Amino acid sequence: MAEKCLSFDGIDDYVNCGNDNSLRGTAAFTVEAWIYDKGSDTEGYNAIIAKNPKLWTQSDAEWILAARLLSDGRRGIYWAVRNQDNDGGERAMWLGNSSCINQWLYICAIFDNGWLYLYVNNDLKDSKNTGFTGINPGNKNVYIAKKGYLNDYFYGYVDEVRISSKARTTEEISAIWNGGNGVQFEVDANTVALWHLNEGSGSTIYDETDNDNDGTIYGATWADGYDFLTSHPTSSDAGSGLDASALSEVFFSADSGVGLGALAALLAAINTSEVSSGCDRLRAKIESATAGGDMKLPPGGQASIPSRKVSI
Ligand SMILES: [Ca+2]
Ligand SMILES: [Ca+2]
Repeated sequence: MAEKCLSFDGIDDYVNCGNDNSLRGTAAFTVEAWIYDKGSDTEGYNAIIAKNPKLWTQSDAEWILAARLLSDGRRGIYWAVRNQDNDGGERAMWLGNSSCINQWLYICAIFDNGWLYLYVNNDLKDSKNTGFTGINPGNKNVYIAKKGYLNDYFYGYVDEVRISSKARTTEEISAIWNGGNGVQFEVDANTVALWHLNEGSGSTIYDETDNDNDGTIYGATWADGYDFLTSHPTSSDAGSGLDASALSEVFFSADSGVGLGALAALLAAINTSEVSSGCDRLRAKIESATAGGDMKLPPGGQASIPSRKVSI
């Protein structure tokens, strides 16, 4: 079952995530999001997430990740950073046109010592050298779905957003993409803000980090989000499309993912008529395992090195 996301109307809905110092850019930072762009008809920079974007006309530094609609009708994902000296000028952009809209996308936008990198669904779509090595944004707010100035709002769903104080690596990006079975972001030492947008009610989105960059919702409504099949499975997921044969490929690791207990409960809840002989043996292996709660399911992807493979 999909967890929640926020739905933005492209007219005036947004989230204000405040202006804490932790949200300022540095020599290297990364902005990631899972989005579903419904394709606004408004030409402009329909911001997915942005800090202070007036775009090249003021004294504070700024950055913006946006769903761009050009005057000629082409669409793209747009990533730009400008420094406080108004030196910026380079933007990374992927013109995916119909590929940009009406489907879930994992976007990873990186600023790394002057270089912009834009990844969509694990593919590097563009890179540019800005010519400056760091930025020092002022105290303007970070907004989700709002550009900050002018009436450029994002139209569609935003499911997860993470800001990090480093350039995320290709291995990390691959692990999140996970071959198309995306996993939710997690807080680590370089996470400065993480919003799962799973609250499902109310007008606040909570930052998972200790920085408490909680956001206030204006107008946006709750909806079902991207189906993160490989993260946080619970027994309630059983029977909703779980591929029993895929479970024969399960690996166990001691350092990441969900607990063995949750997986065992999930397996136990599967209709026995759907369970292959391989899974029967796997279930027996799990239920007889003494390591119990210490064994965990890794999130998958290239970054996952299983510490133990269960033989079935
Ligand atoms: Ca509205
Ligand atoms: Ca979510």
